[in-house]
Amino acid sequence: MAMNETSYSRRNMMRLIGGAAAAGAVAIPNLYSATTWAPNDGKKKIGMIVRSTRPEDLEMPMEGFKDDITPVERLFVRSHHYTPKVNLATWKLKIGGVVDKPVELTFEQIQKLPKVEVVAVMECAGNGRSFYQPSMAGLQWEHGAVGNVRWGGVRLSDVLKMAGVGSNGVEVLFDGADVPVGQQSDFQRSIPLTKAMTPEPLLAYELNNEPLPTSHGFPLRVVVPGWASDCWVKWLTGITVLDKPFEGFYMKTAYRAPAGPVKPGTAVDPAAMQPVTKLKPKSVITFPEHNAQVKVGETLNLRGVVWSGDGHPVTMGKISLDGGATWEDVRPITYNGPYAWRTVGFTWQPPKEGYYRIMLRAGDHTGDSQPHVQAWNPSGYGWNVAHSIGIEVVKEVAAPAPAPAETAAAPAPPASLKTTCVTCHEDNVIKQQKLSRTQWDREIDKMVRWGAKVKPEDRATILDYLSKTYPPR
Ligand SMILES: Nc1nc2c(c(=O)[nH]1)N[C@H]1C(S)=C(S)[C@@H](COP(=O)(O)O)O[C@H]1N2
Ligand SMILES: [Mo]
Repeated sequence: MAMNETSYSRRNMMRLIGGAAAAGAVAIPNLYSATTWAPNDGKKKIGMIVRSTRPEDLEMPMEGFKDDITPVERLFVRSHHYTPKVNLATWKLKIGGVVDKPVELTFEQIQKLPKVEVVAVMECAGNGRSFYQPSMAGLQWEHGAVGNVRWGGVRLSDVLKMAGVGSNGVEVLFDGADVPVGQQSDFQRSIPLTKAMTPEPLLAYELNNEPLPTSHGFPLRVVVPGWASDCWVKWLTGITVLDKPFEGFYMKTAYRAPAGPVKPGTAVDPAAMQPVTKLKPKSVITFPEHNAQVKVGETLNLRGVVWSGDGHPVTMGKISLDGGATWEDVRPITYNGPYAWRTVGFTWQPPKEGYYRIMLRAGDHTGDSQPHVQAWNPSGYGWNVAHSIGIEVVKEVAAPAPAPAETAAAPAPPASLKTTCVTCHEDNVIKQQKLSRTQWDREIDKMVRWGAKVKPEDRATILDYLSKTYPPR
């Protein structure tokens, strides 16, 4: 939702920027601890890696890949702004733009349309960002900004047909009820009309056969099976058919990557980059864990998951037990359709002691498969290197090692960090960044553009602290 549509919210956000402690400020309760999460609809998250508490950004732990269908308790959350509360009684979906007649639909009317279900991988474009070298700003996701979910809802194309799409339509723009914090841009994303009119994209109101939970977009969200989930707009309120490409920040600047290789660490003009769209083949080894010890000669049931994008089902799954020198086929264990991830297995008796490098590699019927070396891109999108782990094959498996000693605590932050930065967001989002002084300087500029009030006398102290405490990887 555009900020100027809700002046009440704008006032609240401005107060937050002024410091939550100021008189009359709206306190946003912190409902989170490191491992539990209780949003207002009571759906608990279990064992999540907390990347940010406010807004809500939660990563699925590695154990989550063992589920064939990801339960909502384990499903990652990625929200750019604070989670809006939507009142179903007054909620409407408006369809307008270059259409024959604009349409407004209530939730009841949407539920009466033909229902479809699909199991589809939902993966953030930034999943795996923390593996890039050199590191860049952004949420430092490891493997778990992804889940495999059963979606239920109506076809986007059915809803568009109700409004009658004009022949000059080129893109379909989605808008949700979330309100940007400070001067940030509204989260609006578009997809080509040709994609929107295919049977796959859904407006989903169910997740794993239950009403869509608040954090995942209640009451309605976009689902584009096979595409990265940055266009899967949550808390959907508006669909606009456009006669030219959308120019907003989240299309023209964010979610773009170079078509070919660029020198790692260089800035690339967004105009020279393409929007991130379809998912690429990808794998995660789920058993055993990296650096696990296993007994020589004993049967080992290796497990992993593989997926691909855009309706190109995963057709190739290969495993290497010798660091990529030789490859063998894995055994598919599950199948939930072309947009779902598949669990795969491989049974092996490690023949002799030593350290083994195990790799899993997925591919699709177009011949696309995973790289062994990732091409770098400025925002760290699309990480899909063939996953590898190491295991130690030993005569006798040792008792588990004692927990490592606590590492030295980071130096105390300057008071100005709290009053300047930790007002719109918590410090957990700062602590995961690994940036050079120049990159930190640019982050402060960005925050100022977004509405942070950095006092000139505090700037150097904040920059010194951040660049000393959170240097590049
Ligand atoms: N309205 C709205 N929709 C949104 C977002 C957002 O911030 N606001 N984040 C997007 C991004 S980047 C991702 S990866 C997915 C995450 O969906 P989830 O939170 O259900 O996991 O939602 C997308 N839809
Ligand atoms: Mo995302």
